[in-house]
Amino acid sequence: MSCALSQPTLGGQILRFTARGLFLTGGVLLFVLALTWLLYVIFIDSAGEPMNQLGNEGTDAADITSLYNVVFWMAGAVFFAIMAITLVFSIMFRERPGREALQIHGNSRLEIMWTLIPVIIVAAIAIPSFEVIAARTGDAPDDALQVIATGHQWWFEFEYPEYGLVTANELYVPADRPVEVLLHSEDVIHSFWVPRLAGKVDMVPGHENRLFFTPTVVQEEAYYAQCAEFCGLSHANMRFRVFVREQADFDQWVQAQLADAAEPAEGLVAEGAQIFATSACVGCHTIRGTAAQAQVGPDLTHVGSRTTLASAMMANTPENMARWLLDPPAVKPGSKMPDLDLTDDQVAKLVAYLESLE
Ligand code: HEC
Ligand SMILES: [Cu+2]
Repeated sequence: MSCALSQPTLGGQILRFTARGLFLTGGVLLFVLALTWLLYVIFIDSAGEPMNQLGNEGTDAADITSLYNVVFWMAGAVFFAIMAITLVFSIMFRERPGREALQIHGNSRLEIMWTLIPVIIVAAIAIPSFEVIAARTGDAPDDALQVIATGHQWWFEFEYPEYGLVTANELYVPADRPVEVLLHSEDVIHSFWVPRLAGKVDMVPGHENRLFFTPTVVQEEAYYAQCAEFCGLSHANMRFRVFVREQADFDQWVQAQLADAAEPAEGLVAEGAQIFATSACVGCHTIRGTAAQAQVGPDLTHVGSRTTLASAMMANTPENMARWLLDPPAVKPGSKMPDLDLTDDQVAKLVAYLESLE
């Protein structure tokens, strides 16, 4: 049986590999290199994007990113090598007048080689993978700040047992201290994902999952976060924000959030408080310091201090607040907060009250 690699003509063929052939191969190789680089730019070098899934600003995300980098470059090298070899061979050994293309079959040495090489590559990827899995699934450090994150259709509740504090949709954490997130769900499976910091780990009803990470980069803007497990009609609208603060600023935030709701002043605000206290709102929401103590919807004690509304669907502006109160399911399909048939006048007063709850 004939075999191309044992043909004595190989050396001769390389010599006959003309300048034009070299030029062509070089050009195409450059193209492949540019393609690899483009993939790199698209998938890895998007630092600064709010949802960059290869973030380095939390230890959990950084570990996963380092693993991704290893795999990307190994896969990139394989891609580049295969493209290069395919090109060179298809030019060097192409069918020409007076020469027929050869088929290789039954070369055990070759077959063992191209079985062994992938096995070695997969084994090489497995070692850092197991290292990262071991590091990320062990116990959180003892000094970690605990947060209980509970998924609801379609919003997030955050509880800090250490402070006896409950809030929603915007999570504050101090920089450089480990945070352990205990993941719960009130209804269906959700998933906690802050691409630049940590995640995705499922929030499963009746079962506690955990993750921990240390946020390392303080920044004024929020880190964007998103439910990452399809959970029904408004899954795509189930987002949240994470703010990483210096310890002192974090302590200040905790103190402000621990305070009871501001006493309603005069005018619209007081009228809004009156409407809230005497309508369906109290059956679903808590405003600490008032009679509203229900826990169906987000805690509203300091809703005015949040930057976003309805699980980070929209900015917290009086216009958006009014839009929300007028008809929640129109803003967020399937919303568990019903349309309460409020009048424009009632909405204006409620907006004044809720925005005063800083
Ligand atoms: C049947 C229960 C229910 C009633 C009644 C109800 N809400 Fe809600 N509310 C919810 C739920 C659930 C959410 C979360 C919706 C989401 O984001 O998907 C919510 C969200 C909100 C939000 C946004 C909170 C945030 O963190 O962004 C505000 C503000 C709000 N409600 C105010 C009110 C007011 C004012 C009333 C009374 C007029 C009211 N709610 C009545 C269940 C209720
Ligand atoms: Cu979801």
